[in-house]
Amino acid sequence: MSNAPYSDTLVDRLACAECVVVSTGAGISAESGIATFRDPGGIWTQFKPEELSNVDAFLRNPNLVQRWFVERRRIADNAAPNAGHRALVELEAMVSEFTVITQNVDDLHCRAGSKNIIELHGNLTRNYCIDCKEPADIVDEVSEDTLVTCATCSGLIRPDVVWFGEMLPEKAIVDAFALMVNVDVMLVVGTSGIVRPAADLPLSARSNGAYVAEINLEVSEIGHLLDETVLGPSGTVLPSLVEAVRTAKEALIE
Ligand code: BJW
Ligand code: ZN
Repeated sequence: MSNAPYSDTLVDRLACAECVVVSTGAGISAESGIATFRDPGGIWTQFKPEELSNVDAFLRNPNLVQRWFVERRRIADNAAPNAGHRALVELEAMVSEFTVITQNVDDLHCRAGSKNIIELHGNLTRNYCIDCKEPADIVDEVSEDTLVTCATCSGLIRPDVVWFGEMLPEKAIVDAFALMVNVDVMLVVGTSGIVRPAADLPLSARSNGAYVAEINLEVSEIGHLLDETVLGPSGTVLPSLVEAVRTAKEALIE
């Protein structure tokens, strides 16, 4: 018997898997110092979601939302990928078909070196104009009495992220659900499983026969519908799990 927080089944399934998908949420970046959304001390405890994370709120108070995103971008820029992000880069090198599907907008998977990433909720590093839809430059500062507007059409500039009530980028969601048909093992890391359609992906994978395990500090909203919950911080659990998979793969070759 090992003391590992994950099962031997999970390690064996990962060692044999041809198609692995890792779906990530804010929890994987918590150990990089980026606040989650719903945990105590998370973003929603300082701001109400309905105040800041929908397009009506933006139109009501664009300056507040533009300033909030400048601050969010500053925090993300100053953060570095952690051991959890890096472990997924190692796992990608060990599996023939590997995809990270992330709800995060902080760009840390990309900065860690993951190659195959689907971003469901956009990315903080991009802006666009709400009128002409053209990409717009990122600004480092917005004062309380100015608005960032489009150089071409004077429309308001917004972050390229998905707010409540908005559609997810079509290619991202189509590609993500297509992967759920063939995935052998899915890891669901650091998400509360509340926000849809992201929360539907693991359930789709499982109904198609995948082994689905979550890694979280607690059982998430969808945890009871999955094969396994591995309790612990992803920055510790993922490196340990990836090392166990490496060992199991070496044993398979011998
Ligand atoms: C650790 C850890 C450590 C901590 N190690 N773990 C069906 C029914 C009812 C409603 C809907 C429905 N379908 C769609 C909806 C509406 C809505 C929705 O889901 N509402 C729910 C609240 C019910 N969805 C939408 O509107 C989506 N659009 C859509 O579906 O379009 C079609 C449509 C339109 C209109 C009506 C119906 C359909 C869009 C969702 C966009 C979400 N946007 C946000 C903001 C992004 C921009 C920004 O960053 O500001 O995305 S909201 C926020 O939540 C953000 C996140 O990506 C997302 C998920 O949060 P996440 O990642 O799970 O974070 P937390 O904080 O919740 O959880 C952290 C977890 O980590 C916890 O579990 C911790 O325990 C754990 N943790 N430290 C491991 N070290
Ligand atoms: Zn414009």
